[in-house]
Amino acid sequence: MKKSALQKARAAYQPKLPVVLTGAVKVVEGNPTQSVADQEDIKKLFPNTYGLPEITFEKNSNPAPSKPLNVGVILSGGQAPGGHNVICGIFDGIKKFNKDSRLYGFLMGPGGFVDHNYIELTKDIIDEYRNTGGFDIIGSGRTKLEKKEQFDKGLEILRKLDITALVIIGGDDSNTNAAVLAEYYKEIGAGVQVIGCPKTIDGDLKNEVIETSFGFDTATKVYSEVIGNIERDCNSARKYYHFIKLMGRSASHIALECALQTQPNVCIISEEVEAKNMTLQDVVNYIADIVVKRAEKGNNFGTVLIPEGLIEFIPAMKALIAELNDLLAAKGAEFAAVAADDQRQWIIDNLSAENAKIYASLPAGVARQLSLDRDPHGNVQVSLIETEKLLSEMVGKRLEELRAEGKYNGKFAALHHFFGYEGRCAAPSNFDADYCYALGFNAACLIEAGVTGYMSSVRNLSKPSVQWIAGGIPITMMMNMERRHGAMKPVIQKALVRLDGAPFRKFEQKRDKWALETCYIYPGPIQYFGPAEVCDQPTLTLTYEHQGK
Ligand code: FBP
Repeated sequence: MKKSALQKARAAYQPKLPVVLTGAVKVVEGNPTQSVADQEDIKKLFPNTYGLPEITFEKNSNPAPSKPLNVGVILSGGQAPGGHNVICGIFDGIKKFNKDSRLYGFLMGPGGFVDHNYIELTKDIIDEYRNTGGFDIIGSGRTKLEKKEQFDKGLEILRKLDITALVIIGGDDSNTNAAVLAEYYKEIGAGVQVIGCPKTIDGDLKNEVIETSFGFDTATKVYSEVIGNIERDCNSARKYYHFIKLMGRSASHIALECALQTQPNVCIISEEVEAKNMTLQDVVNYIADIVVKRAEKGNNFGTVLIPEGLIEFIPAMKALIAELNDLLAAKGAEFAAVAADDQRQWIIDNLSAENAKIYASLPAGVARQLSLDRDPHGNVQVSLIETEKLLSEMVGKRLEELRAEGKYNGKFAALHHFFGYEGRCAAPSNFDADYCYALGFNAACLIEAGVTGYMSSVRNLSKPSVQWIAGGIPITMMMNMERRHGAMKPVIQKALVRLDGAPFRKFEQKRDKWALETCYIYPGPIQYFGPAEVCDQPTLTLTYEHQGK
């Protein structure tokens, strides 16, 4: 395969491991753990893997010899920069324990595990993918691994290949499934350990013990680079409002981090919209107000960031989507049989009066997008909803009303952008390259330690990587009960933006100034070689969250 000059130079990069993982390790167990909520329900559902202790690794001066380990790995869900390094870390880790260990990759996500599609990941293959972006080494997929038949089918191939440990690299839903699988294999005495790794650019798989998911760092740096470029264009031409939708599914972590890095004129945070019980019109009025004030100073240009999950956080829309989810889960087949032209009316007829009214008031495109297929985890595919266009259209209308009232006399021309896929397979930043390699290597240590139902955890991330703390967290500790597909299910609690958290507070203090003045910051592209202050900085989210700790 032909490589770019950067790819060649990057292949030689040696990720920095936490010092503790550079030699033999011993397991230090903490106290038994509890789930974050609904303890009784979760305990009942996970009798074999509930309440396990947190694990921290320490240096071991007297290691016992290790037996060869056969390990399987699955990449699950959306791509995130650094996934290849997790796999490289697992490979190097198990080979370090015993050179006869073997790593197998299941192809195209959990589906490859169930359907027995796999390859052995040899040194030659691994070396091709070190420090590269993407998940193409084995591919990824969104098949939901949740049924006993799938677990049993997967076990057949694990037995055939003599695999005794499986690493699932995924987001909150995939790690939830990893916990269910770990519990099942423990219950039936399958002799297979299951370990999870926290992946998602969305940054919503985090808590006290998982400081960030991998990929968030690189993806937000890529988006911030292009937002900065747009801001500079915007400030040069001074004639457009740029409405930029940013990926991130439900949570607004990506939008918030990009706002902190680039200081746009507006950034909407979905969690705040929900907390303040704002309507869609309130959000529109807020933006229009800023446009009016900027126009009064002669500034008919600006940059507006919108998190892709916004629609779901507007309380009235949230209630509508929840009812739509249940309706489509219960009567999906009936809905699918309705002619396309009649589907909108069918939904209106089947919703409660209040939600039917809201649904009927939505522009046709948005209404249709809300009724499209859910992903296999039951989520609305928010990436497909063109919120940036919906908002700019409504802002335009509001400005015309204000003009008619003599309250606005500016020019408003909007351009639209959506940044999401552009960042998911970028070459990992030094932070993600190091973090992912450490997560994978650490997963190998958890396997060697014989545990199951744990998530690989590397902490102290705002410090240089050599000082990172490595260990494992019982996945059940992160769970609570939530309504999914019309039924209560145990799931890992999603981390939304905390309005009392340091990153939001910083943003809140500055945003009025950013709105009226032009305070853009242009972060520029990710740098891989050069001084640490340019190349190795973690996200501002992580930095602010750690300040004062
Ligand atoms: P994960 O939660 O699987 O990491 O996916 C992240 C994400 O990029 C979201 O930000 C986005 O809404 C979604 O995937 C898009 O899904 P798809 O890749 O199926 O289009």
